[in-house]
Amino acid sequence: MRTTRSRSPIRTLGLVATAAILASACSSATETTEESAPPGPAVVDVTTEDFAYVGLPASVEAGTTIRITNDSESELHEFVAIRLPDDETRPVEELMQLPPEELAAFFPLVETVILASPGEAGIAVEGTGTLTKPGRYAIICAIPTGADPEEYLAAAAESEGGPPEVAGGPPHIVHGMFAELTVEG
Ligand SMILES: [Cu+2]
Repeated sequence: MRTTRSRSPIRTLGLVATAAILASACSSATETTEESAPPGPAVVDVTTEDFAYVGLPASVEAGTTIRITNDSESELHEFVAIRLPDDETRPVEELMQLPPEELAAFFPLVETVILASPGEAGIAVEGTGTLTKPGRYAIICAIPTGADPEEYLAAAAESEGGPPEVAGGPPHIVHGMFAELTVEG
């Protein structure tokens, strides 16, 4: 009993030392791996539903690519990323209350538009889906409620960047389909 007690702390110290060596070996191995294989460009997967963006973080690193999957059964959705001016301090929620003509002033600041048909992956129709410019963004979906996805896509292809003229209700924005995103420099 006495012998066991006196040995025990020594054995424990030995184990601690071994563990420390193993831990340092592990961490240096991890560092070496990171140096030889730098992480690739970040990709953030966002799901659209009626009427929200699911999985969109509040901020991403510059250079992040947004990928959309549309979980809706009937609605076409879009991810329009508008890079807000640096001197624009109003929250996106407040900007969404502006009359359409004032909101339209932000449209030239669109960085990317990703369109996604019901049940499908999104396709970047403007820009590449990659957000390279740091700053604050308004993410909006302006698809008319109830618009026919095929009809909208055909009209969008013909409108050459202008808003497609299709039948439908108010834009999805009015159902709360917008978000604020910060791209960190
Ligand atoms: Cu939508």
